[in-house]
Amino acid sequence: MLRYVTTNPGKVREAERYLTDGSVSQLDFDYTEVQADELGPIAARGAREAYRHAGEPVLVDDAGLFIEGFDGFPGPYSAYVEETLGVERVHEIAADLDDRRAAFRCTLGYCDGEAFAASPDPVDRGDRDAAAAAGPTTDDDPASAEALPVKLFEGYVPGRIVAPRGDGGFGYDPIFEHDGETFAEMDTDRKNAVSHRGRALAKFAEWYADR
Ligand code: ITT
Repeated sequence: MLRYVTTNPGKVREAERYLTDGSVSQLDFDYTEVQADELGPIAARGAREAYRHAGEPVLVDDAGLFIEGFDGFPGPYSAYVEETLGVERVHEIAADLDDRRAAFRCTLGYCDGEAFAASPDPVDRGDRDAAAAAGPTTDDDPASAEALPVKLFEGYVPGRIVAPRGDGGFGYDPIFEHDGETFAEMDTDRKNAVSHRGRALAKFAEWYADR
């Protein structure tokens, strides 16, 4: 059974459209989000931690809103900014910007304890040298967890920050406009067809079908 690791029911709703054959279920596990400028290392660390916790194949979903005029902020800090400032305030601050272009990014990290053959998708192999130097390890040892390979699948969608519109979706969806509509104005299937998560999930689903 594949476990989709997230505390966010909105993500699960979207992911279910790609993984509908009953072989996936949500794992409501709050993995440690390390500080990093990019989503990849956060998803990779999270996938290792979740795999050690669950003992079965896991898919971690790390996403963020990158605002051009803020040099990509909040990016990997999007959850913290949503909790502290809130989505409306982010729009108000961005309203002063000349450049309101933004992008959503999503990185999925898959780990099942096995290695992966080379492919165009990035694989985070962790710090093997550090793990080897640390000598024999136990399951709880962070060095041993570092050596677990994680396969990464990335999705990206461009758009711009607008005043909130729409009741659907979650998080920053009401203030993110793509092709004239906010993500909160789209239903789940339409959002998935163009979204960062939809694109990452489509790549993952194709690869996973052969695994
Ligand atoms: P998990 O880490 O448990 O999966 P989370 O909601 O904290 O749940 P992220 O750290 O990946 O997940 O999310 C970062 C922020 O970006 C958070 O505030 C989300 O609400 C928001 N977000 C992620 N995907 C989004 C999407 O498709 N549409 C709107 N906001 C999104």
